[in-house]
Amino acid sequence: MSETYLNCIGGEWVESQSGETFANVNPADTGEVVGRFQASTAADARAAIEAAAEAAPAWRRTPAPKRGEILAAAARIIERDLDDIAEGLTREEGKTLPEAKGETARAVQIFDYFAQEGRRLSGETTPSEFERTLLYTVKEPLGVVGIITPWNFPVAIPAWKIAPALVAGNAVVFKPASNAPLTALRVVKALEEAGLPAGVLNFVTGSGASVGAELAANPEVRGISFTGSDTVGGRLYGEVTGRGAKCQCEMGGKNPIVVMEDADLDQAVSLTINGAMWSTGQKCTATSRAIVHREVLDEFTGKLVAGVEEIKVGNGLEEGVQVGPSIDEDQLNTVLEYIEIGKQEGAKLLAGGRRLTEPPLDKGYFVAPTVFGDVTNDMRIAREEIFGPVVGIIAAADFEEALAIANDTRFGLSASICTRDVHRAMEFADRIEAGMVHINSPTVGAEVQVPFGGMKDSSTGTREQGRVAVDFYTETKTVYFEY
Ligand code: UN1
Repeated sequence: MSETYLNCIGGEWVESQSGETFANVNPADTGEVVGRFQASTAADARAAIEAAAEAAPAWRRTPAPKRGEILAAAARIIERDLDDIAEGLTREEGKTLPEAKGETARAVQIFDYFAQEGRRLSGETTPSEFERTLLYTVKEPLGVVGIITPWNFPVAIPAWKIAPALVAGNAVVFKPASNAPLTALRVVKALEEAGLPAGVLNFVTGSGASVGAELAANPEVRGISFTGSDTVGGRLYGEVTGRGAKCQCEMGGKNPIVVMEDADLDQAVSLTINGAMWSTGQKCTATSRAIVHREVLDEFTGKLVAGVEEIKVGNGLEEGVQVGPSIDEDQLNTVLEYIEIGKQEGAKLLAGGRRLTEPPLDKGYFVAPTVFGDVTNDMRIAREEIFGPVVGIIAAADFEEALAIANDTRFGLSASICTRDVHRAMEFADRIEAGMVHINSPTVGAEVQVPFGGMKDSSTGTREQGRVAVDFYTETKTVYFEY
């Protein structure tokens, strides 16, 4: 029997009013139920919002450096429990254990970074037009905020939303993805153990249709930060901003890597594999289009296919495995459908392209890492986010054409170029429509001290991470003080 986990509302660990739970299943071994979680209702979400509203005033009055100290204490707890958290992460999400450990270590960095933000939450002091007047600004918390996170980074993304929200003095209602709630719960437990006062962080598992919808609609919730699909994000943004609250959405990508004729091709191949395949391609920053100069197209393609064919797919808990399963059956079917679409559109299947069912892989949602050649940028596999280990190679005649193809997408999250020509690298950095640009670096990755987010349909609202992250969770007050 697997364990049943509870919601946390106002500091109490409680069952949902629905009396129902849902199963969190291991995608590498679907016979294993990692845990059962509360199938919460809108009423549970309302109770959490009320608890947050009650806790908010005292938390807001707590000096920001003190709030930061609690985050730092949580960082130490996550660090202490890192191996255990990472193992649970792999069991529920499927990414490999080294990836899960890396992500958990990143969460530690995030809590440490935002802990220090408690000492830097500064406004500005400016000269006034009037004599004997002190003119300054302060940052104030919004009040109650809702945080809705995806399953693909179940510890890092909760950390990078919750940490700035808390250090800025907000009370939080946190709804994690139903596919990876255990790791999310560990973040909540760490903050509880670190001494976060009751009600400042509330944890409610359940569907977007019940919990998410209440967060979106409830006037007490002054801001929502969401990472997930662009269909859900688009709707949420409309609803939340429509009632005058703030909404920050991080959504999809169709991230290109441009490989120029002067690139170090071995490096380009390894960056492409890293960006496209690790974490099973389940990153919004994943590389899904390799735009390659014709002069090196054959050589790059040969090396990429050879590299991809060597990837070891399997249960992420096993040593040596490099790519785990898709998160669930729906996602697996989506990936398989896109592979069919690619073939029908006339792209050439060069590697992978099928579900892996050799035992014990038949127990999970495994797809062979897939490479398509002869892709054109008008194909659906080049335009729509697949969220699986699939990359398409698109030929380009020169830099200008490569750049035009790279920008010909409604998304604008991340982009990479492989070249040894500094002028071209700078030209790319200037003209690419993406929130994050990588030069000889993979499209994936996010260091905590710099802003993270995209242009075009990839993101809305102010950026996450870096010092700018607190902007979303605060309002600015301007004070005119005549003395
Ligand atoms: C990364 O590339 O390491 O949901 C981070 C996502 C992104 C995070 C990517 N928000 O995939």
